[in-house]
Amino acid sequence: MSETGIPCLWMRGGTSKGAYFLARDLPVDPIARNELLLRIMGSPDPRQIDGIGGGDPLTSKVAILSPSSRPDADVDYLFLQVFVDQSLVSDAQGCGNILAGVGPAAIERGMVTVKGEETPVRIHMVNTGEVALARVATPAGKVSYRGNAAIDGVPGTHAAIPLMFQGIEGSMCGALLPTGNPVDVIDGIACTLIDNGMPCVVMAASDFGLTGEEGRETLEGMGDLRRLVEKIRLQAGPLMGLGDVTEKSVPKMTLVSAPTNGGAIRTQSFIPHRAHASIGVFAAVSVATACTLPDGPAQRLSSMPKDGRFLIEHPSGVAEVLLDQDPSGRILGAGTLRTARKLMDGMVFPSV
Ligand code: NQM
Repeated sequence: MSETGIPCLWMRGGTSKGAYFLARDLPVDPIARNELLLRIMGSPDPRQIDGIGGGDPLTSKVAILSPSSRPDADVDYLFLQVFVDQSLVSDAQGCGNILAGVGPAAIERGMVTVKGEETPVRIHMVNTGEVALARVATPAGKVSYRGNAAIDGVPGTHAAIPLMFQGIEGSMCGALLPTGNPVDVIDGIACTLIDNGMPCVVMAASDFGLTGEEGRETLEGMGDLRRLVEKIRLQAGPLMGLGDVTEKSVPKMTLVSAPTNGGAIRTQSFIPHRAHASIGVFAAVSVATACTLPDGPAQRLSSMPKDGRFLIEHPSGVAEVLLDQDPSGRILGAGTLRTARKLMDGMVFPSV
């Protein structure tokens, strides 16, 4: 048990919040590291009252930064989801929201030097193996969090952090469509099993008797629905090459419906047990990609943009995804815009 504090940056990344550490400040052994992170976050406990987690999967996240192991990246970023009410820490997914804070954190910690008004940071996403490019506002030689960019789900405006991705198809499943099909039927429900940065199961809300407008609290109160969605998820996991997903936070379960706000499609997601307040970054990229398939619930319900800008509607607004496709429809790259904010820089004390 450490009696001394561990250096920790507490940051909002996109619509999530988490603790950013340097790998050198944490135990190398993953079991010891995970035990420490559970204590730091206050898990397992629905309120995480004895830790810094916010009692919600979206605020119980960890980024671990280290010097990059690859020549094409500046920093390695390992994402860990600390479960709120279970003693589990999972590296079986990445997180594009927490990713938004990685560029600023790497600069704050002196791992990347400022290049001018804007500093590009190449981030090796260790969970999935790809490199993302983040552009961080660095006027006056340091990170600026102030700016005019707004993202739905976060009040106010902040400095824009554009994120670009390439080669993220099959990030955890080995293929964009791990079963080879745009549609598989599980328990009578038509599902698109897809991974363009995040393993997702895309299903029509109407197949569950839902409108798509229910909202987070209503969905979380629907016990039968949650049990059916979980039953489908446990079958989808092995079909997607993810093995037994009982203790994993993937695949994400996304219910889609026709857009109601001028976007490409409307979504409500389980991540995988709690309902998402908005939608994950890579989940939004995966859903946008599902809209481009020749068949499937997303394709059927979507209204396709002409310019590759997919407005993915979610319970707290819209997330914009850019898809760069070749004439055959193959996705060459994806992008999105996020913001981040440094909330606290100090020491966290894991022991009592
Ligand atoms: O899909 C939540 C989030 C995420 C993940 C989750 C994410 C992504 O909103 O890239 O950002 O799906 O657990 O932070």
